Amino acid sequence: MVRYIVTSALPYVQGIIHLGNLIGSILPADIYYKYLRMCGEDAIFICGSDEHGAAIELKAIKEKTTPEALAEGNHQQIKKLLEQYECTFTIYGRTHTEQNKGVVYEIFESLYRNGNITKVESELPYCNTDKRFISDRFIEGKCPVCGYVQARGDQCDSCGNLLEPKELIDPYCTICGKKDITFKKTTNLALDLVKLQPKIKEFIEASSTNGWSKNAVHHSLGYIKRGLRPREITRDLKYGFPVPLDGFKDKLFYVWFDAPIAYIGITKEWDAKKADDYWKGKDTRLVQFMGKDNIEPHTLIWPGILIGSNLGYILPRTIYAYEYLNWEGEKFSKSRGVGLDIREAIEILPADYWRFALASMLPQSADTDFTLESLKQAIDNDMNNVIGNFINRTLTLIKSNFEGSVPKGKLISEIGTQIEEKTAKYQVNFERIDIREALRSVVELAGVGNTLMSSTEPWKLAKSADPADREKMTDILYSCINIVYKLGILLHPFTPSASAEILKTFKSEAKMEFVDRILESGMKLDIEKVAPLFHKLTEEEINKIEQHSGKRVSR
Ligand code: B3M
Ligand code: ZN
Repeated sequence: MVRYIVTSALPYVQGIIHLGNLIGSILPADIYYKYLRMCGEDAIFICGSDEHGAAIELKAIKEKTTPEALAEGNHQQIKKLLEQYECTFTIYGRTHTEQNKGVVYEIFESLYRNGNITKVESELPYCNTDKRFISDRFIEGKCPVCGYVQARGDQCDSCGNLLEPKELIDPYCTICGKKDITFKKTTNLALDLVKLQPKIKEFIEASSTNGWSKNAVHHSLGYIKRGLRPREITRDLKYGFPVPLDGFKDKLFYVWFDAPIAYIGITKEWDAKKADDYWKGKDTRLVQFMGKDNIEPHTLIWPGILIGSNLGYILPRTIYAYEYLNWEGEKFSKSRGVGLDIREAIEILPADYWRFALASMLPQSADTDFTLESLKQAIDNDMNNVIGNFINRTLTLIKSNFEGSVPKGKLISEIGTQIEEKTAKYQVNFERIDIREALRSVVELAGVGNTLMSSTEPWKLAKSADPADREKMTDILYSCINIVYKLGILLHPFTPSASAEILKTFKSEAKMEFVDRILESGMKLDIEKVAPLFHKLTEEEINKIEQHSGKRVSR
């Protein structure tokens, strides 16, 4: 039987994540997972904190604490916050666990036995002040590609290009801020991507037709075309899993080795037995969501790890990478004070609002700008006016004209057709993971109801003494209440609270199989008091959002 593992990239835990992280992978993964569950699929949703890496070590040094303590505090906070956003993980785990360590060692040993580990000698920056290697994020400088001044040793945050520390112009140590850096030779273990390349290529070609985002296919094939190089999997860091191989025991595994493996490790943290059932099941579909800066590790390194270890773990079926959601043209960045973090955001607006707005702005094919205008379009117009007001009007009219029961009318046939079209479109969009368009179909369905209302004005017909008008009004409201019911179901992945609120009226649950149901005439509805489902953004909310966005730190 087909089952699904849905994953979202594991956010680094050195700070509270920002809305960019949420939109870039967690939210679409959660929406997709909710859709699968609503269809009755056997699915699990795996995510968690990425606790290793230079960035968290650096932050701990700066905050005069340990990476463990920092990770623990932030992990608990992020986990709670994501619950407030109504993300329903099967488990929100973490990478620094015994379970993950077990899988990391199992996989490493197998890779080693199978001859897929090689050694590479590299020259790494060494800080003479701090007396340690300062690869990756401990070194910053000017990006040789775009000239951005705070590019890191592994990647430039501004243009997204992957970098080597040596390429940085005018580098400095981010621990002490000094430029007293020498490059010293060190030997690291690496995944032999040269050897694994043919199989990785085969994998990408075969798998990428299963709904991969275009950028994921494009970038991966580009890397392959240029030819893969061995990829280092060990590092001179202090926090992480020690390498269990003589000669390398003073080193740790590189974060990009143990983090993807943690998708399995976290599943084991949830349930060791079930983890094997899912991860080794022939019919399991692994669907992975991430931001575009995570493409290479997921489409090349991670499959390389899985193929090379040959332990029977399944390969990804779908890899979906989002472009960036920018804040007024700049990448969201907590450290640089651009945009809101998820704690700030949820204090201003409830989860449904952010989920709806962010889903309607999902950067699926190009970087997208988060602007106040787009927020207003989503919340004031689509969510409040088109969806909320339609539902509110329908329920109000039914309460006053039919004593809160489903009118004894019939579905206007052209409305029936439109409902079917929009629902089918919704499903097709979800199948191809076009989440933004799936939400569009819901807005369009509400639009069908709105047009019906405004073109027929049932509140006027209700006042007419002519029985033909009365009958017309009954059919209109019968059609409208059917739309409301369907909206309640279809909204579930996007706005779970509003969906539950609507479905309470029908004493129903969000199940896709109910979407074809036509409501029984005369059925008593639960509409004691009709309250607006949503509200437009208030001045105060807008001001708060603007305040946060202005909180730039100087570079
Ligand atoms: N923590 C990078 C990021 O948060 C990294 C993802 C790991 S996914 C296995 O963008
Ligand atoms: Zn230094």
